[in-house]
Amino acid sequence: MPSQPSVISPDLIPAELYPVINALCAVSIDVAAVIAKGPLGQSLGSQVGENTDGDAQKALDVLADEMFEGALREANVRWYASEEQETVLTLDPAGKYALAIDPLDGSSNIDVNVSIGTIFSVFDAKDEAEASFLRPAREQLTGGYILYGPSCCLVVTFGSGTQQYVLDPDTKQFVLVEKAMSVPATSKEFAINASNYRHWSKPVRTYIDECLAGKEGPRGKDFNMRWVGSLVAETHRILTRGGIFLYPRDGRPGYENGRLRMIYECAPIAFVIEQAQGGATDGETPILDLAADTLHGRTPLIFGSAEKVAAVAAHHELSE
Ligand code: AFP
Repeated sequence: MPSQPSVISPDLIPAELYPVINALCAVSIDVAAVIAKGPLGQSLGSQVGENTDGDAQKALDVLADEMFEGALREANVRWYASEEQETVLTLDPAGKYALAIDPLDGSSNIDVNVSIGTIFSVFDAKDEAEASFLRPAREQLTGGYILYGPSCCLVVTFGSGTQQYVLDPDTKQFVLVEKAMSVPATSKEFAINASNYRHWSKPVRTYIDECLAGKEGPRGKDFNMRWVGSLVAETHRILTRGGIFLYPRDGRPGYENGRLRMIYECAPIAFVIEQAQGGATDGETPILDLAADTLHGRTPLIFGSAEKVAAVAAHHELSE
């Protein structure tokens, strides 16, 4: 049995993965409590350093990483790959699993009280640390995210659909609310950081131009744009009411493969989206068919309602 107190029903969780999921949920309750204190507690949004690629590291990034790493040492996890750690850490040398994690996604939103999250992915552990992660994303055993929003929720897949659990603040238990999430096929929303328009490739500009043309344009309807700056919040909105999210490669130095990281952001998000009948690609190729070539490697990410994602791929094919 897990060393953490049980905070989630085991019903839909494979028994051998229960200690991992339970540990992630138990820590997330503490992370949610730290976030809820905001400025009443320690300064969470202050920069305390830089991560491997020089991205600003906030106090909560480091704190969340320490909290998850500590709890996962008792959860049958051998290898721990984190956005906040340059290399893979060994947690339990006899562990069965390799866990990749973005402990705190959306750091730029910490100080402005906007939803942020934790993203995780689990593979079976190979004998070699990095090889356990640098492999086709379709080999994931589980993937998902915890959203610290108006409510705290877990969205997770084990390859048989995507489930949603909500944390009951009174009981401190994650309660199942959806057994099989499904990305709505139609929506009028798209999510992209439009300030980068001049840096996008032609296929992406064409797709967005058609959305901006509205009723008078080729799509024959008006669209709405959203951009939260937290991948987890965008994912949850799209899982709930459809739409499309694009973080493409662009012409800026360092953005040749976009901004988002393959193993602990794009792969788990693609897993929950595909298991909810949505689509997730790098613009053309399904993310789950790709493998990261380095631990912190990036990939373009386009995901959401399947037919919208297919339309973006069609624009890429036309431009070839
Ligand atoms: P931070 O964790 O550094 O805030 O980055 C968040 C993120 O990785 C992802 O959650 C957002 O969708 C994306 O970056 C926002 O990127 P831009 O700031 O370039 O719009």
